[in-house]
Amino acid sequence: MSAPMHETRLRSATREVVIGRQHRFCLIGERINPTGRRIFQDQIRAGDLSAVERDVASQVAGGADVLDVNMGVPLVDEAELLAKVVTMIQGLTDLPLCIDSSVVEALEAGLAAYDGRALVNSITAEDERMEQILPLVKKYDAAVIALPNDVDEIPMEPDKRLALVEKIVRVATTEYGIPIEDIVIDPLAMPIGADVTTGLATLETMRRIRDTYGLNMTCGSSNVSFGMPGRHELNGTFLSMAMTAGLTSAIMDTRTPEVVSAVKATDLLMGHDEWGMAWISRHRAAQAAAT
Ligand code: THG
Repeated sequence: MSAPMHETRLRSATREVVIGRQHRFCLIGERINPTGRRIFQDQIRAGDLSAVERDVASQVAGGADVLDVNMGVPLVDEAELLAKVVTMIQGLTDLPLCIDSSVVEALEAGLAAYDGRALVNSITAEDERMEQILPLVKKYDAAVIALPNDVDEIPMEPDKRLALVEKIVRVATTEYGIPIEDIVIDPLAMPIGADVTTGLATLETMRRIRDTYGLNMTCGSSNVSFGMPGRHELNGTFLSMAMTAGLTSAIMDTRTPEVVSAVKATDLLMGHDEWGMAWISRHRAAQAAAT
């Protein structure tokens, strides 16, 4: 572990969150996202944003440190909607935001509406995607999630993923002047049900990214259990293993106490919870809520 340990600083108007190996794991709440939710999509098309309010409240209550905001609804002006929702969420919480879209104009509108240092979700190693998005990351002084996939493939082999990470780091830092600590790699956790060897390949990729670059990493942890029963247990166990391999944040549903507990237990066991105070308070709060 010779690489420096980078710290990624995200901010809202009033609060800073630091992602890094010396810090507690960063939970990025995933639920403010209408993908696969028909009723939510219909409400948004009808101009009803009450579900966003509920999702913000539940992700915050579950212990989110950052909120991922995705407004990808078919047949809607995503840029206008995302800007509106980013503005609205800043009135509901002081947590920093992760602005999630595949549409460049939507990312720009979301960033323009945001007062702070956002995390942009995401670029890939594709030249076109980097050309479109990295200037925005620079202009709005944001950090960025980068996925090691290319135009032609999502490689499974750690060697190929590392080569794409090298490209992303080189291009982002030298061509666009993005500080290396503001690049957060998503090493692409794949469904374990489709291929039981992918878990180990992902963990090896994480260890190598940590040891070679000291970069922060995130992933969509629920991808791992897709199509399997016992999803919460699988997601929690995966996160615990991934944290020891260098994962420093995850995009996850913080409403699920089993998964959040696995993360908090691992924080404690990794020495990131001084005197175990966070673990003990969480336990007491759960006991108090049960009685
Ligand atoms: N990496 C990065 N960004 C991401 C992902 C990732 N953003 C989107 C996604 N993956 C993470 N966010 C979500 C949001 C909602 C849901 C899952 C992931 C969700 N899933 C339901 C499920 O899993 O059962 C299906 C939808 C439903 O019917 O409720 O809700 O990997 N960088």
